[in-house]
Amino acid sequence: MNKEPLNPITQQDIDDYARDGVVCLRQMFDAEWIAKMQEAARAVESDPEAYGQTGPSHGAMISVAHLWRKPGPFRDFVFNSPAGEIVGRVIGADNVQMFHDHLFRKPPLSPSIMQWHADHLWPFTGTMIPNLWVALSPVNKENGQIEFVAGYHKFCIETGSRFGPAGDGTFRFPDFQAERDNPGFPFRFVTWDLEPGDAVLFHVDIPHYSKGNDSDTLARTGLAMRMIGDDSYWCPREGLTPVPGVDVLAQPEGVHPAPSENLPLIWHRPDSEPRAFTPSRQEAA
Ligand SMILES: O=C(O)CCC(=O)C(=O)O
Repeated sequence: MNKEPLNPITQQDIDDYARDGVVCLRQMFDAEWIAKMQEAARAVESDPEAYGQTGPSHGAMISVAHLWRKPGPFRDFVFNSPAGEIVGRVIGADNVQMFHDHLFRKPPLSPSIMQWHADHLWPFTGTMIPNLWVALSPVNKENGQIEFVAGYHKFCIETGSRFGPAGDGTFRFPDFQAERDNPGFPFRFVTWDLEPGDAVLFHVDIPHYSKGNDSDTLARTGLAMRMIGDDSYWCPREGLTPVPGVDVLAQPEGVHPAPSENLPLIWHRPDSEPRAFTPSRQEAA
């Protein structure tokens, strides 16, 4: 099972992510990893509660989180696969910490739609709070591929627009379904067909959506892995999704979370390489 990305992370990947806030990374995990994780996903499907916590979207699709917290394949994947390195190299972090995973499996003919949203609900601010969504099945237009609004993260960062408790409570997304037909809409909708072992990496501020599975034979399965890099800071506000084992409200606002059992360091840029991250905040001085 590969410990380093199966294919190198390129400057193009880094530039695409910086520009669009989302990038498709082809064949990052080898067949052995994929077979192990496909088997693990089937086990979760047969007994979700034994493996993690079901999410609000659990029902017509399998939606189970916190799988990496128990010993087993999901934890092995976090610590022994190249997931952390992939994330760190693309987003330009020197340190990557894990905090959340979530299995999303849409069985054949699942009507489950994931409405447009961004993953602002974590108790962190900053720019390095990405989601690495690893395809464990073929993913295509028919079975519920994820669509993204490329570049929207820049609008959010430049205007300080975060909805929900992390924001000022007034920000709302436009109706992205309607904007699809608006030739004047300044952002691109992007999506990719994926094969098992491909992954899509996206920024916390990137809106995304997936329709139901219209295939009567092909399930669509992906493992979302949420991590933080150096440029992420505690946001101790009521209403944000907790990190299990952490009293979020007791954390110091604006300080980078120290590595811990609940937020373990899973990748550190080798000391032989130049640092990629330049702290710009006062706390770093
Ligand atoms: O798998 C999906 O369709 C949705 C995934 C998602 O919303 C997420 O990973 O944040």
